[in-house]
Amino acid sequence: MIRAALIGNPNVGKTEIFNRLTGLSQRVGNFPGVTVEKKAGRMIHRGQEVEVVDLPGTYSLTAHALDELVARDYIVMERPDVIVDIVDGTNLERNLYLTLLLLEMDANLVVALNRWDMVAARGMKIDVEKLSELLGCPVVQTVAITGEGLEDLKNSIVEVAGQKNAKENRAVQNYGDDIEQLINRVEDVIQKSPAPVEKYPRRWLAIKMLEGDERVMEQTRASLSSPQLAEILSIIEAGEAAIR
Ligand SMILES: Nc1nc2c(ncn2[C@@H]2O[C@H](COP(=O)(O)OP(=O)(O)OP(=O)(O)O)[C@@H](O)[C@H]2O)c(=O)[nH]1
Ligand SMILES: [Mg+2]
Repeated sequence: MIRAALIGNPNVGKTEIFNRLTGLSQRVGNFPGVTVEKKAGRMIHRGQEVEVVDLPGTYSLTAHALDELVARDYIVMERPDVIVDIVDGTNLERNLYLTLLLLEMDANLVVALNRWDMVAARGMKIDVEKLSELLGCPVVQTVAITGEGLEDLKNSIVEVAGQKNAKENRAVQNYGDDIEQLINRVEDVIQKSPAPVEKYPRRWLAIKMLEGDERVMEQTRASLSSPQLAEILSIIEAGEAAIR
C-alpha cells in the first residue's frame, strides 16, 4: 500500500482535492496525542491502494504552532511515500515557501498547482515545465472544483511512490557559504552519533539545530553523546558570533 499525505497553505483547495481522491472512504480521527483532527481515506489507482492523509493547513513548519508541528512530525516520523503539496497557482510566491521547506525535509514530493482555472482567467503565465525542473519534482495543474487534472495527479502520486530515487535531483535551498559551512560542520558531528538519529534527514536536523529548534534539541539529546552536544553548541555559538 502507498502512503500519501496532502499538505498546503490554508484555503488552497486541500479538502476539495482530498474529497475527490478519497470519496466516501473517509475516516476522521485525531493525530496521536493532540486534538488536531486527522482525516484519512483510501483510493485505488492503477490497481494500487493508496492511503491518503489530509495534514493541517500550514504556511510553515516550525515548532511554535501545534498545526505546523503536527504536520512536520507526521512527515518526519511516519515518512509517507509521497507528499502532495497543494499550491494556490494564483499565489505562487507565498505558497512555494512551504514547498522549499518540504524539499529540505527530503520529502518525496508531487506539487499540485491548483486553481489553474483562475490562473488562466487572470491571464497569468506559469512555465510549469520550468517550475518542475527547478523544484526537481512533478508539477501537475489541477482545478479541484471541477476535477480537472486529478487523473494526472493520481498518476504522479503512484509514479513518485514507485521511484526510489525520486529525490535525487530535488532542489535544495543554498544559505550562502558561511551558513552552509556551519551546516556541514553540524552534519559531521551528527554523522558520528553512536545511536543514529536516522529518522531525520541529516541536513534538515543540522539546520534545525542551528535555528535552535527546541523540539529537535529535545528529541535528539538522547541520541547524541555529551561531547557531541557540546561540539554542536560551540559551532552554534561560533556561528552566532560571526553573524553578529
Ligand atoms: N476556482 C477555483 N476554486 C477552488 C479550487 N479549489 C478550491 N477552490 C475553492 O477554494 C475554497 C477553499 O477550498 P478548500 O478545499 O476548502 O481549501 P482547504 O485548503 O481545504 O482550506 P482549509 O482547510 O481552510 O485550509 C473553496 O471555496 C473552494 O471551492 C480551484 O481549483 N478553482
Ligand atoms: Mg480543508
